[in-house]
Amino acid sequence: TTKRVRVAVTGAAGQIGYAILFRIASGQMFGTDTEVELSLLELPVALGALEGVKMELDDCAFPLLKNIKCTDKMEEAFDGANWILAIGAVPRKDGMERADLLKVNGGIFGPLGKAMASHGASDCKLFVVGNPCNTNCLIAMESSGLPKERFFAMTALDENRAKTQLAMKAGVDVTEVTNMTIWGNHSATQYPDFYNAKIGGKSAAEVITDTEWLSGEFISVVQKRGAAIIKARGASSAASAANACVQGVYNLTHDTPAGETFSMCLASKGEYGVDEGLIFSYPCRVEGGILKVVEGVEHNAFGQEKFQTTLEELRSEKASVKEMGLI
Ligand code: NAX
Repeated sequence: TTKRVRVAVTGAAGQIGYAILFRIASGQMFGTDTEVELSLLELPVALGALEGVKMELDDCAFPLLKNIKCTDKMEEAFDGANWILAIGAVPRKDGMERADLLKVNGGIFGPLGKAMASHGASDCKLFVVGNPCNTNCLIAMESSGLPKERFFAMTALDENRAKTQLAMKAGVDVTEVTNMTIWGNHSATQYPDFYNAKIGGKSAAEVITDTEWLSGEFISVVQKRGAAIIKARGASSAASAANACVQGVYNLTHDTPAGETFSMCLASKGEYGVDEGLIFSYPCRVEGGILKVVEGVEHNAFGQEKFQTTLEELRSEKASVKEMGLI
């Protein structure tokens, strides 16, 4: 029997929305054995543009695409949704404090969590792309009252960026790089763990002997890649972000190849000493349909320091939104 999934996408007429919808509809997110219904949410001002996107989706005649709904009402968009991809968010503008950013997005993600609980399918899961994605996800999770296992935020783009940088430096194909974990927050404090990443099965730090490059330029290039793309392209990463989201949901819904891991932000159960319920990026695997955080990864002094920094940042983001009454 053919499977069917209903996917709600917020901010669907935006840059990432435009890059992702065609890939979802083509079967790349859920597999070619799964039919897709799209439920697209936009602000009223962007409904016209959204209608144009729908026309283009229609014009692809995708065999797996069974329905497209466009709306500016969250409850309508989430009705019966199995997945919600939360891409729409308010970006940080010049001169905006991080606290303001958290507050304005809290205004979106609190109601989002509630609408997910009241209108989503009984197995509805949330995947947050819109920044600050970890804390937006936390706010939605806390507001929804739903089981914490259904909430995710994206570090797959950071992971892919890190993989390519390591492959280029080592002069190998990108497929040689595995176990590239991003720990912590999707922000400038993230820790791309090159010690535990592997190149051709060996520690990346053994293959690339330029430790100064690894602990300096490598980390900084990965952390600042988003800004570099804005500078070069005049717009923020969109196709690569959409690609990471496709891959992230695919990773969550398919078993992981033997020995490999993927990076995903999810509600901590206390692994590696992270506070329970904090949305933290970990190395993950899916086995027999069950998602687990890979335990037992060791950090040296350098790694521990990076880990602690990103953990502290997430703790302080949580404290801020708590203080604002958002959770
Ligand atoms: P765009 O500004 O092109 O699109 C966002 C769309 O969301 C707009 O069409 C807007 O009308 C809509 N929108 C805003 N508020 C909404 C709401 N409350 N309900 C429904 N729709 C709403 O941004 P885009 O380049 O697509 O980026 C979207 C988000 O992804 C941003 O928050 C951005 O920071 C974040 N990113 C996250 C990444 C990650 O790795 N986690 C990387 C890429 C990207 O920067």
